[in-house]
Amino acid sequence: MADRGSVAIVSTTFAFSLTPDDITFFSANGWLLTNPLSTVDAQEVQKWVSEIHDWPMNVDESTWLHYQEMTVHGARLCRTENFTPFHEGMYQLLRQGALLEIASQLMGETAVLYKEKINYKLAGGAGYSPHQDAPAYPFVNNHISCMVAVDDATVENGCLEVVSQCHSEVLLMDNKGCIAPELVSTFTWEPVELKAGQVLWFHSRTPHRSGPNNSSRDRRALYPTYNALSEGDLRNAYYEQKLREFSEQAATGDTVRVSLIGDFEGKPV
Ligand SMILES: O=C(O)CCC(=O)C(=O)O
Repeated sequence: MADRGSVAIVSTTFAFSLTPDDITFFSANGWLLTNPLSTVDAQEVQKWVSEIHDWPMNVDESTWLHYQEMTVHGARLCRTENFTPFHEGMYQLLRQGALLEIASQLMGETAVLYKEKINYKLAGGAGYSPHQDAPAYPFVNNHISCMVAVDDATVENGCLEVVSQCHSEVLLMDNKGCIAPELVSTFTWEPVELKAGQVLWFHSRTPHRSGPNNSSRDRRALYPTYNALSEGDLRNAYYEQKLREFSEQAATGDTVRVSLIGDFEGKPV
């Protein structure tokens, strides 16, 4: 293992239980707001995200995956993926602690990490077109992700917006794999502002989108995605598939490719 970053014992290693009402709310609405991190945990996560941000650009494809975008302030990092093998604290937080436990409670069976990403959305960073994650996540149909707010997320700096009670099927898409415009305009989009450390859970078929960061404050967020362990430990297969598709298909269009669908609106460097 390369650099495993700073190590700390975070309280997320202790048990965290959702209530039956929480689980019912998630099943009905496709999202749920939780507060499993202490203030100290949240500060630790901020430190870890800064450490990962400062890692060098991709050494080769066997390490972490950094992606950049061009903003009005110049080239900035917009995303890092595949970092848990290289950072002990993140490994514990996303693969062993309370977040894994909550994902398991929401799935009703033991969950396993499918992938992980940090979306930095630094000041001037771009937003994400309306989409469901499911079309970007091969091999299994059901995934649950969460957004761990690293910084406060507000409407001004591009918080997530979700559609409630709309996660039963994959919706009609445009040619980028995003939700067809004729559907987007019929939905009620609810902005979910978060304080640093708050955690918003959502299903991979929950429609979501976010605006650009028009403020002078960064809006960093951590997104682990889980699947049911009974369907397989697919994390390596996911990253192999992603790298294969990226190497086989040249990027097209005028936006940065960070995903297996074209949801990110950032401009290439
Ligand atoms: O971080 C955001 O603003 C939105 C992220 C998102 O929807 C995604 O990465 O699929």
